[in-house]
Amino acid sequence: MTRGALVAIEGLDRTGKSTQTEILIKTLKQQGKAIELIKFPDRTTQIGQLINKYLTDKEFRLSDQSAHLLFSAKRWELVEKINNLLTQGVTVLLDRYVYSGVAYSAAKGLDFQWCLNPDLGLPKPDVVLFLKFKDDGNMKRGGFGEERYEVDEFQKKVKVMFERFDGDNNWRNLYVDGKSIEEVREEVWTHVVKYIDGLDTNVQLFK
Ligand code: ADP
Ligand code: 2DT
Ligand code: MG
Repeated sequence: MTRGALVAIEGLDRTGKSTQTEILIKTLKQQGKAIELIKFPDRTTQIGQLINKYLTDKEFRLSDQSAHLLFSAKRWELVEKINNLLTQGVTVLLDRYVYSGVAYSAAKGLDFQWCLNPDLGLPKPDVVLFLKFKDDGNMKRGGFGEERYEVDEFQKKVKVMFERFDGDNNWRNLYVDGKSIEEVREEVWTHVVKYIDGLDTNVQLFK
């Protein structure tokens, strides 16, 4: 039986991930497609509320390792839901996922493989669209600077860590420099359209 596809949208802060995932989910739902959006971190659960405090209150102290494990715990909290949806033929669209988990923590100096380890065994996206500025355009967007990680020098380090995933066969760079929301939407669509009616292959796991 055809399963749903697992599609992740990744990128630095303010690159347009939430804008694009919301447009995509709306369009596909209007077309009657079975699709669900999951945003990481979802800030509403108990772990999510703690993460929200960490991100928004720069005085709130948590070791880098424990913050990292909380983000991973968030993913494991939802793994059953994701797997059930995929099995039922529902495509799952992710606004951030494991890649953000590793990139932001490794950018602080934690070992890259150590950062990936707690996520091993999670379902691996069939495709990852990485919304990318060639320069530092994301840092010039409205709202940038409000949260803990929205600091220019840190974003540059996160970018380097994200780029370590470039080369994986599911990774697609989508350059957004100077492109309108509509232009990015069209490009996102050309990538995602191949996946929305599901796949016959098994879901891969992070390993
Ligand atoms: P992210 O989820 O990646 O942090 P958002 O989707 O929240 O980014 O977008 C960040 C800001 O940039 C928002 O104010 C949004 O309206 C704006 N924005 C998103 N895409 C574009 C675009 N292609 N051109 C100009 N502004 C954009
Ligand atoms: P937004 O809600 O604006 O996407 O910001 N993050 C996210 C991590 O450090 N580790 C993770 O595992 C995930 C999913 C990136 C969320 C912030 O949280 C960071 C920015
Ligand atoms: Mg967002």
